[in-house]
Amino acid sequence: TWRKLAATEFKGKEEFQREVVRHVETTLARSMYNCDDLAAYSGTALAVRDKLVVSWNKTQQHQTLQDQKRIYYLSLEFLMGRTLDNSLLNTGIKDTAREGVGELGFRIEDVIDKEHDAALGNGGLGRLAACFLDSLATLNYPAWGYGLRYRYGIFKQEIVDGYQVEVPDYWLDFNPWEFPRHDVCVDIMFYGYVTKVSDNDGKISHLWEGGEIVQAIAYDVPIPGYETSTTNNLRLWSSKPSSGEFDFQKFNSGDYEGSIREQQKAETISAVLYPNDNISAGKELRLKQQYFWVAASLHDIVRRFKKSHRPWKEFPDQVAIQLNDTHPTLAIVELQRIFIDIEGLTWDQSWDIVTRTFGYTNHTVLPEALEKWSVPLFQSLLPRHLQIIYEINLYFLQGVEKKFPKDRDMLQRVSIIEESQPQVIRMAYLAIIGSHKVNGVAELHSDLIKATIFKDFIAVFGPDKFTNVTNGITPRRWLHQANPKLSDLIASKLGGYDFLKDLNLLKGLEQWVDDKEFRKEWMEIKLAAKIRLAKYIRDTTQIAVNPHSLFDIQVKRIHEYKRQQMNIFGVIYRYLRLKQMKPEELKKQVPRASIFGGKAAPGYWMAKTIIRLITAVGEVVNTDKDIGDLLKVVFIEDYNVSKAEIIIPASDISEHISTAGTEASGTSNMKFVLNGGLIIGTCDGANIEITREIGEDNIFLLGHLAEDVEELRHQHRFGKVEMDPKLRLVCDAIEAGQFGDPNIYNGLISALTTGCDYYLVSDDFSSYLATQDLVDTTFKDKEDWATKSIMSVANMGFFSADRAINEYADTIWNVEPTPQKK
Ligand code: 26Q
Repeated sequence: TWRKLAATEFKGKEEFQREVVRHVETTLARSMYNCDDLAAYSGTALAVRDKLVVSWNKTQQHQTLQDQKRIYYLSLEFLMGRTLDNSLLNTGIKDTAREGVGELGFRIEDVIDKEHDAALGNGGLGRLAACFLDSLATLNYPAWGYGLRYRYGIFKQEIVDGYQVEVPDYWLDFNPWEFPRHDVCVDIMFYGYVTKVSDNDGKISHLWEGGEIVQAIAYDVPIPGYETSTTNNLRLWSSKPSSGEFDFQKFNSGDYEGSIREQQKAETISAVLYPNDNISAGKELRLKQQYFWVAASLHDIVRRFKKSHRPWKEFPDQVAIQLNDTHPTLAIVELQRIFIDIEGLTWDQSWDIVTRTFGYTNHTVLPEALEKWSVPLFQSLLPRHLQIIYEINLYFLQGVEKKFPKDRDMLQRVSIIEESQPQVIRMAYLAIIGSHKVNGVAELHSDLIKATIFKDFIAVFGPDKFTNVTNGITPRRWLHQANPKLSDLIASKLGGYDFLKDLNLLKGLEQWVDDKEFRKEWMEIKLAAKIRLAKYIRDTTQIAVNPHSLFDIQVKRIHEYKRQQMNIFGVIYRYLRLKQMKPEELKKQVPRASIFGGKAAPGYWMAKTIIRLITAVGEVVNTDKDIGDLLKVVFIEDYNVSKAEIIIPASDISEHISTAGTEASGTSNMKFVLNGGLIIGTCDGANIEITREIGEDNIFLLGHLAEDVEELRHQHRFGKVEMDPKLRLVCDAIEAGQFGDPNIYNGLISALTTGCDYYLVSDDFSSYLATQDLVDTTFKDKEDWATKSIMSVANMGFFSADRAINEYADTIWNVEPTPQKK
């Protein structure tokens, strides 16, 4: 069993303490006499790291020896958050560490709190990749993540005078969790030109030469599974100039700036994460990042495969590559290039291997998020790849032509090249054509992509190429780590922590739903989480939130389709209504705290305006003496993974209210429900499957359905649609200046009117308000609420990332776990 295997264990707290002290005194060269929380964190992290490294090395050796199929998860984003707590829990040494640092005079929570988040992602897609790594290791799959080692992760958000201000996130000054591999480096070329050469037999080959070369250096991060000896690897690439440190000739001749310019240019590639969520900006540097990372990763994967001396046709038996959205789609082209230009395979041999290797996960139907790259940009940056794309397209279209003779429209619709000015490459189409499976991330979403953006490809490839794998979350971080008290209570009733590895066991909680003592403890844990969040809010914003009020939380990236504007309009309506009420009526109202958090993309003006409105409403409402505890409006600055761990356990209600059909899945909805919060949401993404699992009595659904959206939008554009009267009142209040200079909000209001209300706020507003009233009424019945909360958690097993990963393994990767002998 686990108890005797752990290479990661200390021989008791004494050994742990010795190691922490040794690291503080020697590795960090500090004295224990002036050891602060930060030094204690560093020492603890280094002590834990030593243990991780042992199991990491063993796992990698074991996997190499086993020599079976590996999974490579290619993602430009890994939103890991903090590592120390997770490592302590996954390796089973948290108690040892708590006691150990306790005797040294520290609280483990304070020590953990010193760690900087690894925020190499924007939102859902990046966090999903992090959850998947946790599940892959926990389930003992031989898997590697490949990503970019950004010097700056997602920016830190400050709120200044109510507006978002972006501050760079420099996170690397102390990062004990990465290991530079200066011996693992790859030269990557950009630009240059292609020449055709033919050998003596007249066989033509292509030479791509004369470009700029940048070097990729590997940095490895250990990924421990929960209660297993498997520790997988996340490899992140960093860019640097290939020709030594800098140009000495220039330096010696006094051109200091010129000499470091080249170095800086090379380092720019991995310098910063693009802060766009669900929007594609066609910037050259972004395309450079994509190719740099994809080329380095494939070089690495191919090199590893070659060591096994197998024939090329066995490549897909050894390698499964999953593309996290279209960002790594160039991998398809690069692998084809390696096979035909370097390894000398024929086109057909190569293409067969390529398509059996890749799977593509789509995360969005939003047209503005679908990646398209201009052909002229490609021509200059990656001339050989453009040729190969043309060829892929040619063969593909020939096949389509055979199946649909004379259908010119069809050819144009499915072509990888869009005939616009300039021409653009549709990366999603390339990803579909170059993969053997394409999946969406929730049932509705997978159905929608088949019915809309990829419809023609069903006709071309048949329906079996397209499938669904509903997202999941890791219960280790999102229950056990974020909410240890709830996890402990559950374990006490289920007879242990097995549910953390088999989340369906939560079902056993149903037996306890009527147990008085259990219900009481359940609700006390929720209250404790709310008290903790209220304290955090008071400490950071000076706003006093009553922990007994209904905590209504919407935390996620700010986007019009996610409709934070509908939420804040609803808050304004509530405020206006409270202002009209007589004292005896006011007494009957349920006090509510409306809590928001999330970053706006720096160039997304409307999203920033939404933040401004939220903060302005807060300024008015929170200081209104008539209102008191009945309504508080809070914007939590710099929402990130570690803040999510505080916020999510504290919700009574959380909001997932995207316009139906726009949110591919959502994953925070799962996290909130797993922590005993109820949700108010639209019939969108995974909300639908959550409803199926927990029952419709336990969720507050509102709004129109995805199938209605097209018609409603049509009416807004071509018919005459009156704004919902309650929304009209809200707009009037804003325009009357109740929340400061109304001009600030012009864009927000005109989106509803001249903008034809694309996200259908007006259409869903009355349903939203009515549903919020139902939330109030339900919340008054504390017993009913507790039952809903418990029954929901009991039925969340399906949303474990373990289930999702097993589905990928089964239906897409065709791999089996490799448990190590203990
Ligand atoms: C593309 C090109 C250039 C620059 C940036 C981008 C870019 C970056 C990030 C495009 C999209 C993203 C992120 C998308 C994302 O997070 N999607 C979310 O994925 C989650 C996991 O599947 C889902 O739960 C969410 O519904 C979906 O919005």
